[in-house]
Amino acid sequence: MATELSPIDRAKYAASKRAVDLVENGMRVGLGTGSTAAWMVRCLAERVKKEGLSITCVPTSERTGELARELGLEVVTLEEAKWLDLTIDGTDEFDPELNLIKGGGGAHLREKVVATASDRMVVIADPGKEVAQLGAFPLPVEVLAFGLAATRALIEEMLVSLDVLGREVTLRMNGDKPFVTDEGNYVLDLHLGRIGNARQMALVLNQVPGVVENGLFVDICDQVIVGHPDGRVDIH
Ligand code: ABF
Repeated sequence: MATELSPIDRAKYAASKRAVDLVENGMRVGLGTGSTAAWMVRCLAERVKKEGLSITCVPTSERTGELARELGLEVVTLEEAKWLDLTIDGTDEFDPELNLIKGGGGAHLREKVVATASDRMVVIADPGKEVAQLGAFPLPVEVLAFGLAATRALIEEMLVSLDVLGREVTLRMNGDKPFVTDEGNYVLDLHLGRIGNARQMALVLNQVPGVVENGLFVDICDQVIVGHPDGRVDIH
């Protein structure tokens, strides 16, 4: 199947295929968002169909929910599932401590809620997501539309006292309008270059009242599966 795919898609497919092997009959599974997670949803649906598994899924975004339903997976809300056995999601970056930057797809709020309501979070990635230190990828911060300018100013002020290389903050756009998340909020992207202390950054950001959630996942991810174009996987 994978021969006509680009090398990066073969890598995402390899990671996805290995990750869905962790799913067992009867599990409640959180489904991530993004192109890697979309491969995982396809692999999962294939396995469920082939093996007749009975599982329930909680998607982390409207688009993942649509894809899962289209492929015949049983989709419920987190309210209905109450708690999850396993969440499998993609990432934008991961470091040696398995801390993550997520939210390039604008879904990190639901992704964080779902991941922390799971016994286990497994991340799937291609080799380009591995970094020695987080921060080259702009850090997404979901904020209320209300008071946007004040929230932005408070974040900019706060960055002055933190160990980062850059301090530019941009409002994520969708054409000529602000990008709106599934929860109806805006996203500020923080171009930091390097985040010296991810734990401190995550805590401080969430103290700004207009901040809904930042894209740093610290001590949430249990395992990262990195796929390679030749089908190999590395487990971190
Ligand atoms: C989600 O999708 C995110 O939190 C992350 O921003 C993004 C990764 O996308 P892709 O798999 O397309 O690189 O997992």
